[in-house]
Amino acid sequence: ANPEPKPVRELTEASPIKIGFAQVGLESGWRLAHTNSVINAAKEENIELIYENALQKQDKQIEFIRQFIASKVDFIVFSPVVKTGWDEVLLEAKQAGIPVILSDREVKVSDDSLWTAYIGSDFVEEGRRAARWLVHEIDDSSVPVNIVELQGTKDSDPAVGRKQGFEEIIRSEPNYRIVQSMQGDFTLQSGKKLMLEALAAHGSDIDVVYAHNDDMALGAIEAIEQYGLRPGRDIKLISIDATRAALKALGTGKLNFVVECNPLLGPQLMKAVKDYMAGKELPMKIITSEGVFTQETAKRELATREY
Ligand code: GYE
Repeated sequence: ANPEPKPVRELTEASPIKIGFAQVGLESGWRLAHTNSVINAAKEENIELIYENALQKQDKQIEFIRQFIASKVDFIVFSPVVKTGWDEVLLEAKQAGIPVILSDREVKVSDDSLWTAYIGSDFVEEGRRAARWLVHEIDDSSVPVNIVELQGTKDSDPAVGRKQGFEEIIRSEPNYRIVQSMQGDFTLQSGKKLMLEALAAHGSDIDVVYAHNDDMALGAIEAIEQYGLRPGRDIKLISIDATRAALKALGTGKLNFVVECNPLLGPQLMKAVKDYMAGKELPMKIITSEGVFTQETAKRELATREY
C-alpha cells in the first residue's frame, strides 16, 4: 500500500527528516506516554517533529494534516480519533506525495493505498484476552455473570476492536450477559460518570466491569466506592493498557486483570521513517507484542514500568 515511492532526498544536518504529528488528544495515561515516546524518539534521531494535538476532535486533526501538507513535511503521522471520514484528506496527502503512518489506531478508507503503514496493537486480540481471563477466572457455567462494558470513543479503532474480541469469546458462555454497554471517551471522568449511571440502574447485580482502558476503569473504581461497594471484590474489574496507575490498582486489589497495550511506539515509528527514507518497503502492519497482568504479577512489572 505504499504510495508512489518518492525520490529519496539527500539528508543533511541542515535538512533533517520532517514529520508532522497530529496527536489525537490528552485523554489517558497511555496517551501521555505515547506522546512522550514519539517526541523523545524524534529528538534521539535528530528528526524534526511538528507536534499538534487535536483534543479528540476529528475536524482539528484534519486541519492539522492539511497544514502539514501545506508545509511539505516528509511524513504525516497521526492517531485517528475515529475510523472513518479520512478519505478526502488522505487523498490530498497522497497527491502531495507525502506518506502517512498511522500510529496506534487504524482507519477504514475505500483505498488502502492512502496510508503507508500502521504501527500499533491488535485490539480484537486484546478484547479476547480480557474475556478469556474472565471465563477462566469464574470457571462456573451455572452462575449468572452480569457485565457492564465501558467503551472507548465511539467508532474509534480500539473501542470497536476491544468490543468485538470480548463479545466473540463470551458469546459461547450462556450465563454471561452484558447488562449495559456504554460509550465513553477513554477518560477517567467518563468512566466514573458512566459507572455511576450503571450502578443506579443495576446496583449490586453487577458482577464485572469491562473497561476499554485503564483510565475508565480507574473512574469506575471511584464510582463503585462512592456507591458503597468494594471494587475488585464485590465487582470485578478488567481493563486494557497497563499503565502504572492500573498496576498499582491491581496491587491494592481494586482491579482484577489488565491486558497490556504498549504506548512506547516512538522508536519503532522513527525506524519506519528512516527505513522508508532509505528506500526500504515498509510492512503494512507493524504489530506490537504485549502481555497481561494479574494482581499477582503486577507488582514485579511496577518496578520497571516507565509510564
Ligand atoms: O488504549 C487508550 C487511549 O489508541 C491504543 O487510546 C490507543 C488507546 C488507549 O486513549 O488509553
